[in-house]
Amino acid sequence: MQNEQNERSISVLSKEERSYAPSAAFAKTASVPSKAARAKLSAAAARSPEKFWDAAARELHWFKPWRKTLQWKVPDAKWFVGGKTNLSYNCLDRHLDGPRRNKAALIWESEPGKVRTYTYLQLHREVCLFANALKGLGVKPGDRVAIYMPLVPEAVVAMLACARIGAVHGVVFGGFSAEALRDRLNDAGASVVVTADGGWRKGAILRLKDAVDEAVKGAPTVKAVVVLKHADNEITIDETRDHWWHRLTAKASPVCPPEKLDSEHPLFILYTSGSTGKPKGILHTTGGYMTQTAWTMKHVFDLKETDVFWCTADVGWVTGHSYLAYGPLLNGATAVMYEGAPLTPQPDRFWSMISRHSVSIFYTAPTAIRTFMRLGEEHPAKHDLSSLRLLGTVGEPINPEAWRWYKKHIGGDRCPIVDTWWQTETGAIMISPLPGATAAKPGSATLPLPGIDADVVDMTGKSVPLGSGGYLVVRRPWPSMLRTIWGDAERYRKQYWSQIPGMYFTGDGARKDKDGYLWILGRIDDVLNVSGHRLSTSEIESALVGHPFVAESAVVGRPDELHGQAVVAFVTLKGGKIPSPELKELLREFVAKAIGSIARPAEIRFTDSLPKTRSGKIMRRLLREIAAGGAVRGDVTTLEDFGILAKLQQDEE
Ligand code: 7RM
Repeated sequence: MQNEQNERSISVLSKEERSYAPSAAFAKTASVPSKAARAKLSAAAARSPEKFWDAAARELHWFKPWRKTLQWKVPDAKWFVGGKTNLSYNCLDRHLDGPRRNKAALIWESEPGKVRTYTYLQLHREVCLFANALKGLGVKPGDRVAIYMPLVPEAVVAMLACARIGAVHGVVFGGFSAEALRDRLNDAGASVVVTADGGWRKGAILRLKDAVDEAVKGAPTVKAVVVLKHADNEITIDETRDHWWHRLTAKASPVCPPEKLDSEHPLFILYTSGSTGKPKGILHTTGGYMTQTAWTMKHVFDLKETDVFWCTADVGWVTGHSYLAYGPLLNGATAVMYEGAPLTPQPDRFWSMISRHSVSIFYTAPTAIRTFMRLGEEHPAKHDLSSLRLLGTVGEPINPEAWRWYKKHIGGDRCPIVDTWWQTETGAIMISPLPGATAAKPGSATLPLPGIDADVVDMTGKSVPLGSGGYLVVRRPWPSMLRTIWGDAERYRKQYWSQIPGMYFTGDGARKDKDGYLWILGRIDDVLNVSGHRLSTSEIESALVGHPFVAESAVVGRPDELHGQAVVAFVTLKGGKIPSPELKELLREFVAKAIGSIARPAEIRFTDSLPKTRSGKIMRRLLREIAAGGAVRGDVTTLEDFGILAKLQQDEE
């Protein structure tokens, strides 16, 4: 607790010393095979980032080369200036002249257990047909097309079709409400919505088309709705506006030359919720996004020609964009996609799928891992997971206990784990181990990738010394960075480029350990200030879930006259564990012992579940409001289960 003299830095209280070096066997075949090889790459990229990314971009196909690698004036970046390319061409056509022509591009499984496989050639054909169908509806380059679909191959087909003709896709997660969809349609000014008659989730059918009908009533820019027949669900069709996917494509030509698009041509808008207020439409463009997703896919996942890659994210999230759709296809890989809930029909669904499809690389979120941990290792133990060779995590800090469980019970103590830090805004992975080169430390995303100038700084932008905490920033532009917030350049500048002068501020707090490893502490607004000590909520959460009775926890601050803020912990217990005042006391002491008495929760509240977004991020803002005893205000459209809110508020009485 020596941070009084430096109150701006985040107090670093707990530590995890163990590190796990790559095995010699893994390193031997890895694309970056040693610590020294990574250091060399990083040093060269630091000397000339433009040269580094230039070489990465050259691995892809360009109709016309660029004149200038980077044009940069804060906060506006242009990459591969003057270059012409097409993302759909790079994902599909490029693979058709060689041995990948008849290789599986997508292996899809539905919740009821149907399996469909698309080869590169088949996928190319579907994309061309649908691209022509969109053209037939009058879609032109630059027009916005909303995609509101279940996780089916046609969702990827629709994205690639947009990219092929230069339309800007805006995927809206199929679990969002009609109201959330309407707001996004209006903000983007979408002219077409692509949807389905339904999707599978926990044995029930998601009524997507009803939501579209409702949303479009309040979205006057929408001229046409395309409906995929998928769930054989009764829906209403408005003949003047709605078109069946299969009818449009039956009439369409399978020949559709890719548009030669400018490197900076807009590729997609993806909405992400701000802490309050209206969702932000994050805009990504073509050439830079393509280059960085391709490079990171290849090297972070050490991709081999024979790998079967499964990213469990929905295409409604950026992870689904970059590592379910674009990253794997750019590299000619085989990707698995699963439409359905992870525990349906049984808690071993994922492990059964890994075994049946011989998945070799598995990429998921810590929240899912904690759920599986809670359900018990007997579920993965039922299946042969020996096809796996690499594991990944993304979305939030992973607590060391979950990391070790993942390593042992899923990875058979054989697979390296890459903990990948990035954001919707960054478009692609920024901070991560390279699995043949970087020793992992459970809970740390390790080091910035080559060509990425990320660091931890204080308020003035000065790099903090090793062993200290501060704000996670990126100093120089990177190829897949967002270009703006759709329709709000000023909010873009303010939000990302003005909080710390001249740098991109990620909104995350982080610390740098003695080896320069980065430990993400979570969103900066999730940092507490107790008696002048900045405490990371995730660090306290990690301590709590280290207790054998605790399944999950979310820590927030409540205003406190004496200490500025007081620590309030919401805790869910493992099956069979009974809440009691004694257990509360025990857990308070447990945290005090693990981190220090300054972090001892003033209050522990047991609950059956935590309010989460559909991508599994805990909505701490809501818990903060509940902890403070106030009403819940602001945007709740991304909340998965509204019942939880009412329950949490009642529990107080
Ligand atoms: C890819 C994604 C971004 C926020 C980010 C962090 C948190 C993501 C990690 C992580 C610790 C990680 N995009 N985050 N990855 N925190 N370790 N490996 O999740 O836009 O939805 O969220 O997620 O706070 O700023 S996102």
